[in-house]
Amino acid sequence: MSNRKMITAALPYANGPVHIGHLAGVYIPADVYARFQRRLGKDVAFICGSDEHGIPITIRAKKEGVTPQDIVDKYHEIIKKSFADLGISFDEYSRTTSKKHYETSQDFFKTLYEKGKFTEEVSEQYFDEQANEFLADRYIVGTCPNCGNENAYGDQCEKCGSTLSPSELINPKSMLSGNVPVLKATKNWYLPLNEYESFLNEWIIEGHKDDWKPNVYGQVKSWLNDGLKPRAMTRDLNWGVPVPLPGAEGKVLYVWFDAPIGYISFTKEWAEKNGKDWKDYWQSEGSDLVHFIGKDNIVFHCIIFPSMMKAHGDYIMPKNVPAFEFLNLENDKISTSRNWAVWAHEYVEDFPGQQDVLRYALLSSAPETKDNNFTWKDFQTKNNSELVGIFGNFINRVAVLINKNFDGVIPEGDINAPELEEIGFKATEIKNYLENYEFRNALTSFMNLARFGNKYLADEEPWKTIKTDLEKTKNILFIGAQIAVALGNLAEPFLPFTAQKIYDIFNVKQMNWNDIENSKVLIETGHKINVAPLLFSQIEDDVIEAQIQKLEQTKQNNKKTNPNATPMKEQINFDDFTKIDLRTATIIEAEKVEKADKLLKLTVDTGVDVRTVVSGIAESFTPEEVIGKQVMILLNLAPRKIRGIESQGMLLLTTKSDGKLSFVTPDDQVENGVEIG
Ligand code: B3M
Ligand code: ZN
Repeated sequence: MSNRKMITAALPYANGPVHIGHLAGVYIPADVYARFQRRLGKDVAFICGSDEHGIPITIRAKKEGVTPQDIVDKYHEIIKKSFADLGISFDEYSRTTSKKHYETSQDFFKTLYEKGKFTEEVSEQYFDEQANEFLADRYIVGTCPNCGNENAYGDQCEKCGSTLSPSELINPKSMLSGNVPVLKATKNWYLPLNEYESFLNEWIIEGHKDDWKPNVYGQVKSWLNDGLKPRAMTRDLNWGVPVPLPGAEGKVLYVWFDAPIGYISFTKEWAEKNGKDWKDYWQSEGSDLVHFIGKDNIVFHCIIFPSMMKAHGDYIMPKNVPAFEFLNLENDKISTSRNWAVWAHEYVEDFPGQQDVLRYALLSSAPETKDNNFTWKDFQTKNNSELVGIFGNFINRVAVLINKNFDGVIPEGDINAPELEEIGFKATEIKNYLENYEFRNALTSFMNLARFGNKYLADEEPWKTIKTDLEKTKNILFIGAQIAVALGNLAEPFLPFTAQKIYDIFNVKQMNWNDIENSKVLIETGHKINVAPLLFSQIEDDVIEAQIQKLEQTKQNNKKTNPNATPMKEQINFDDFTKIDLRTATIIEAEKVEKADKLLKLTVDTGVDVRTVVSGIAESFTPEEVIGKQVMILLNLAPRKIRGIESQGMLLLTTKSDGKLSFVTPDDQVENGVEIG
């Protein structure tokens, strides 16, 4: 077991915030592991950063009418703050648009190029002549050959789920210009992954059959059984790390080539700031490299990136890649595009000071070996029954009773009491689970120590014995204090905010793991403790209901065909509807209203009468444009004064996508005064 731990967590795409699926499947387990390794006294580098290249970012930028840099600048900050707020203790959280990353990934590419590790292949790619750009798969739409969906993408049909290649699409069109793209020859550099099959078989299939998780081992095995093919490590795109070769203008590194190198670039940035040598972590056999990822990233971290590092020749291979499965939300797949998620930054706003509650809920339902499910009801139960009812209750009772009966001073007790054995036993049990990436079992073991403490107090009843047997009570609370301080220390990898609160209550410093395992006394007799704030508070039904309603609203919104459509107003009944009187009418005169940029004063022939209506259409129409126009008017709207003019009724208007107003009008010219219903 080496003393140096190089721990990475998958780089989140900076095209949106992080959600509970990311936290449960990657970042909280990675943080637990990093914190735990630090407590073992290991030399830890815990590294991550925003993945800022790739098509999802350019698609979002195009959709929002901004640049890809605008998108990544916005979401890099949101993501970075979310991780900090939730106690994800990265030693470095950087980004793949950093200068160091460009240098590092380009040097890496050049090294492989100069070693002759790439093959150069010319292929036919779709090219948009008007946009003068090669088209990435997502930028080509056409008819799916399998189900006839006319909006299938170049890589996938979202309707029938089939994986496609652009050449399979019927009537392909460019999403950039709408034109039919042409096929154009282009050269790219390929890594012949097939040449690394024997290395990967020996290293993983032979070497890690016992210590890699079955879900990871199994996926790698099936990839290798299917045989590996050369994969392009460059793309004809504008957004990405430029290919550092003459004549490679307009080409960038494939995002899955540059992103994993981000782990190395960010380690360099961290090492420079901290007087360390990055090579100790990446190019020294004395370092254990562990990648925390979601299951969709297994091929990149177990096959492609290791092959790149093998080709380079200077790098160590990952010791383990404990990929997690996926977390669902209320029994539905979490989806950024459908906004079906609990967003980390929104949780922190809605539940201030309760970060550890989310950490606990997500760890206890972590999708370690199979997909799992998060529900708000379960979140509430875990908080109220376990954190409040067991863990918080125990800590609070011990501290309150010591403050109340012994003036906050730890009383004498039997340092050989059998109950104290449980502390070392649990510390070792948790350690073994965490060394084996079994986070749920480790957390259960932790909570079982809290249950043990709670039961000990309930059985011994110091609040009663204090009346009759002072010595016995002293011993009970001495033992209770040892368990409480142990819980604070053992909590830290899982619940860092709560651990600190317990250190503050008992006025102690954090211990390393070995001392917890081997010491019977963690807090000395005579030590003065502080008053005890509550560690956790009940989460009431209405708070949970509000979150569930928020998801219900999302469901409603997801039915929308127009994402910008505002939710329906309160329902009315037919009688309400019969009260309104809508008519056809014609504008016969129009003039600007003095000192009012938005208003026109209109004279309107309603068929019933001729009346004045003031309307906010001056920024969309000139007076001349509206004279003679047939419109629809809400006739029986009570008159009201607008800029001193009595306006009688309201014209029906709508807003176009360019923000200009337009009249709601009958398809054909009809008489004025005809009722609309
Ligand atoms: N940006 C995230 C994902 O595929 C991807 C990870 C990169 S880790 C080098 O969800
Ligand atoms: Zn299809």
